[in-house]
Amino acid sequence: MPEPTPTPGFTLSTATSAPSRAMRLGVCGPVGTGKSSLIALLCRELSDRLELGVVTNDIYTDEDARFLRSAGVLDADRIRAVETGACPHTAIRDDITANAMAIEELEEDYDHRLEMVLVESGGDNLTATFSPALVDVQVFVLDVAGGGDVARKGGPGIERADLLVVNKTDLGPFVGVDVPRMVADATAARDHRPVIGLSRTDRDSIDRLLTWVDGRLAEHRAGSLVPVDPGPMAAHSHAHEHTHTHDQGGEPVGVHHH
Ligand SMILES: Nc1nc2c(ncn2[C@@H]2O[C@H](COP(=O)(O)OP(=O)(O)OP(=O)(O)O)[C@@H](O)[C@H]2O)c(=O)[nH]1
Ligand SMILES: [Mg+2]
Repeated sequence: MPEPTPTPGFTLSTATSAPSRAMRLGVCGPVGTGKSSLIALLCRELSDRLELGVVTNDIYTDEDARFLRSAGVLDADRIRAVETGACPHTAIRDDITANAMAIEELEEDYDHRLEMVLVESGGDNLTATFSPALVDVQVFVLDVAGGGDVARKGGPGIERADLLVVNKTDLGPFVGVDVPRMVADATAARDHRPVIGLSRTDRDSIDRLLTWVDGRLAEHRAGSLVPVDPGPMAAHSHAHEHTHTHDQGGEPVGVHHH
């Protein structure tokens, strides 16, 4: 048998030069629990040893991106904002196009050198989670000011996000929350998936968070990090209505809630 003639101009790629993609870490949770603060903390702690980027999601503004840029923890250009329009959870779960494009643009702008892109969801209700198609790993953030019972209420993010952060533990005494109890309740609700009680004033808690992030990065680099879907949010309806106009005649033909 003669050797097959190689196709002119065709060389088989050995793939060793293929750019490796940054790990995408999603941060979600209710309004005001400290998502932007947690991202600022990670940037402050990690930016001297990791190439980082950030994508924020806000409904109508770029408030989170502006907060993070003004915190001075990362070059302003490494922080990009996605304005999601009506429903913050939609852009991280149902139609992830705007977020995926923002991440890819960041990676291209930095010559595929980024090692981790942090994605902040718009502050939403208790049940919003990221699509595993958008992020490799996700953190759900609660705070003690939301009350000690919140962790027991469950929902996909609380129960099955890769990490649950119970934030602002320093506020426990002021809001009458027994922090160790809240962390224990959360751990039970999560079937012993990891929970970290965090405060920016508690160095040990920050170190535990960094250890967890480093662990996920090591898995990502080894190719063993498999995105897990915490599950869809609960069925819900919104207070607003949409009027859809279809081609024929231009008259509104349907009003629906979704
Ligand atoms: N006491 C205390 N306050 C904190 C801590 N972390 C964040 N905060 C405060 O919590 C408030 C909300 O923090 P953000 O980081 O803006 O919360 P967020 O979840 O990004 O808010 P949205 O994006 O609006 O949903 C701010 O006033 C922070 O300063 C903490 O560890 N302890
Ligand atoms: Mg925020």
